[in-house]
Amino acid sequence: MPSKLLHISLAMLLLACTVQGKKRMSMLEEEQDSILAPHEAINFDAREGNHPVKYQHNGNHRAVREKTWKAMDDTYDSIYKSVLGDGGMRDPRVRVALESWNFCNRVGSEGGTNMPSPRFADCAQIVCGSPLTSKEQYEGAACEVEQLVNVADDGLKSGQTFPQGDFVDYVQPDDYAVQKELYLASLCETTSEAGPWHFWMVMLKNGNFDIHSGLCSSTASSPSQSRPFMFYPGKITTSSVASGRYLNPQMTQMPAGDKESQNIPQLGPIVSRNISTASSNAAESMPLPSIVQALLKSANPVDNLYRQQQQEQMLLPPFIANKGSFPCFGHGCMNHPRVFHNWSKINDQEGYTNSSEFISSQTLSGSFFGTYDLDDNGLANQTVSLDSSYFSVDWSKDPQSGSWLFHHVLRVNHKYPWLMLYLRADTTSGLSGGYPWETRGMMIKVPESPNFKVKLTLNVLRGGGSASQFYLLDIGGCWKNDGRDCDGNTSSDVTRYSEMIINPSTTNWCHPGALALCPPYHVDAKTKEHIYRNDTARFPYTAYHYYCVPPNAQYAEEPFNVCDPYSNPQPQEIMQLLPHPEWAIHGYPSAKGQGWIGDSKSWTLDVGGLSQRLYFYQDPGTKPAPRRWTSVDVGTEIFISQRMETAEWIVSDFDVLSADC
Ligand SMILES: *[C@@H]1O[C@H](CO)[C@@H](O)[C@H](O)[C@H]1NC(C)=O
Ligand SMILES: *[C@@H]1O[C@H](CO)[C@@H](O)[C@H](O)[C@H]1NC(C)=O
Ligand SMILES: *[C@@H]1O[C@H](CO)[C@@H](O)[C@H](O)[C@H]1NC(C)=O
Ligand SMILES: *[C@@H]1O[C@H](CO)[C@@H](O)[C@H](O)[C@H]1NC(C)=O
Ligand SMILES: *[C@@H]1O[C@H](CO)[C@@H](O)[C@H](O)[C@H]1NC(C)=O
Ligand SMILES: CC(=O)N[C@H]1CO[C@H](CO)[C@@H](O)[C@@H]1O
Repeated sequence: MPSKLLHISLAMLLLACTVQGKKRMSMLEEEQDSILAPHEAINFDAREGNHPVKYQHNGNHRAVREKTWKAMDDTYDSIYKSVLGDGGMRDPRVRVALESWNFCNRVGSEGGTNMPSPRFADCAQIVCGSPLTSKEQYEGAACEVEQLVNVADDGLKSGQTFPQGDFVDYVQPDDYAVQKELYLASLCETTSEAGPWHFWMVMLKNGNFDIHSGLCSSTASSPSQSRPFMFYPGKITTSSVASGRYLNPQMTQMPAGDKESQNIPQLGPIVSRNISTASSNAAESMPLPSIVQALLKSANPVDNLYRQQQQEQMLLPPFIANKGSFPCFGHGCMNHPRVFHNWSKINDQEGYTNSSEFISSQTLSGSFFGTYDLDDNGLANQTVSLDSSYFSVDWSKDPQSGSWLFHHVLRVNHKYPWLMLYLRADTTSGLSGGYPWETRGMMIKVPESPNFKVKLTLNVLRGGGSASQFYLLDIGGCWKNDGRDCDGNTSSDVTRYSEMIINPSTTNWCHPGALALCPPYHVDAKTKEHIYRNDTARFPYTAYHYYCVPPNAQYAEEPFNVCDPYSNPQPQEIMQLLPHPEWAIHGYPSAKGQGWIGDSKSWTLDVGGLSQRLYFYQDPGTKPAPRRWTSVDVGTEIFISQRMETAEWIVSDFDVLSADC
């Protein structure tokens, strides 16, 4: 059954593509005699959107109030079409879901009797008129909110029967969460000519990892506790990858001031036997995390004490990290947050009025918020104490542009020093970036490099401290090292991430003294020439924060370092960039500080062009994989903060525009 599901959705995707291809022609024709911009046109198509809705209260004959706003700008390239259901965030309907993940993008344990499966949704629209009012007559009549998802849906927990549909009530929380997402999506599904779409996805992730929990097996080895995934239970093969490589340095920092970690042994870095090849001359001038500094110094023969420690540690099995490598305050540290839901409501509290002008000014707003600190006394009253971790995402309409304003807050504390909060546009079907199972989302067609762009307005209000790796786009895709498409086999599928970090405090870990943290080469913006990382005169080290190879890369070029094998369900490759003139030709920030606090900006990013240019690992002699990106998201990863920090930002106008199909 699972693989059948997958086939169906692949077929749907192809169909969506075909339909959109045809539609593009007719839209171009329409555009000649109207001034509709493409994503307006798509929204227009969506108006006939049916409501495969089961919770409609006497709304069958009522008009869903629709409203159009102007296109994002006039310089719209007509070749590029929105691939999002809610292109530019102009749709008046609320379509938003929230997913929470533990360290390895799984659920693990839902945690406690009051904790539902961590998937939630708010799908709402304004309906006007009595049940007998025709669509034309609705103005002047009472309007109210129609909720497509209800409290009981939100509260579903593993093992519980779904109220309707062919969804399986798995007892296993990981499997159930996948089904719950599909179920919520079925309630929220909205049709358009280009295909059905579901929701924006708010993603929350807890970076705590308790290595004794039995959760999160390594994708680099074959621990017996590894659990096959439901769609393609591929056996995880043993591989020798780990020897001679060292762990993602991100994994080996600990917050120094963490009182609760006193019982955790101090940092013992996982080191490489071949670390010396990573170092030419230790660049002491570079501000690097202490662990990276230590690794570099280890190459210095003078540092005998360190070398001795290093040799002892080499005897440890690879990646059986010292407990101190991962933040965890103790039992239960990998919990999901308590999520509160302010359901979307009409901003005008009266709910209706006589004036059609006033009616047309009515919009919806709502929020999700909560905390990971389940022992917070305020939770009974839906309040979060100031010293607890905190997140919120609220949505409301910008009255000028008509775009949704997604306002985010994320706060880390000593118990939860590593949290992530993103707003994702995920593919509407198939495997999503990083997840080897069916997913639902906003992208009707998966964008492929090089012919796609992303538009968004980002207003960073608070940065979240120096550990906040704020991503002015994080894109996720999947292909195998031999270039084949991913098929759900978690031993050979590789998630590929590329992220532009705009926090100006983030430094380039990649530098002449740490070539293992750089990709093997850089493709020059102008000449397209490959500049090798050992070409210290020409390689743009400051354009790269950090690069790591997939744990199952058989032929990675030495020196290299392996991506964290625990934090994703399958091997991953990560390419993290920093603002630099080399990326500016694609519309990205050219210098640190651009787009940061006080510099709210509307970006048109040639994400397709940039991602086509980047290095990604493939086995030698294999055909280059088409680079398809099943997730495009924006947000921050506060990465092991040593103190309490808060990030706050607003995303609007988000669109993904493709020239393919
Ligand atoms: C998964 O991939 C591995 C490595 O390529 C391969 O050995 C195995 O046969 C695959 N499993 C399935 C079910 O295709
Ligand atoms: C609308 O206004 C008219 C006249 O001002 C009034 O007679 C009518 O009752 C109003 N309708 C509603 C629904 O308030
Ligand atoms: C949720 O709603 C309550 C009551 O209206 C309000 O006080 C609170 O600020 C809202 N929370 C968020 C995060 O929007
Ligand atoms: C929660 O609210 C109730 C009623 O307003 C109040 O009595 C109680 O003290 C509150 N509890 C906390 C922990 O704030
Ligand atoms: C630099 O790296 C390239 C590619 O790995 C290699 O062919 C070349 O010999 C290296 N040059 C030096 C000076 O090490
Ligand atoms: C222990 C280990 O992996 N050593 C390797 C270090 O790199 C040299 C040359 O690249 C190899 O020959 C060693 O086997």
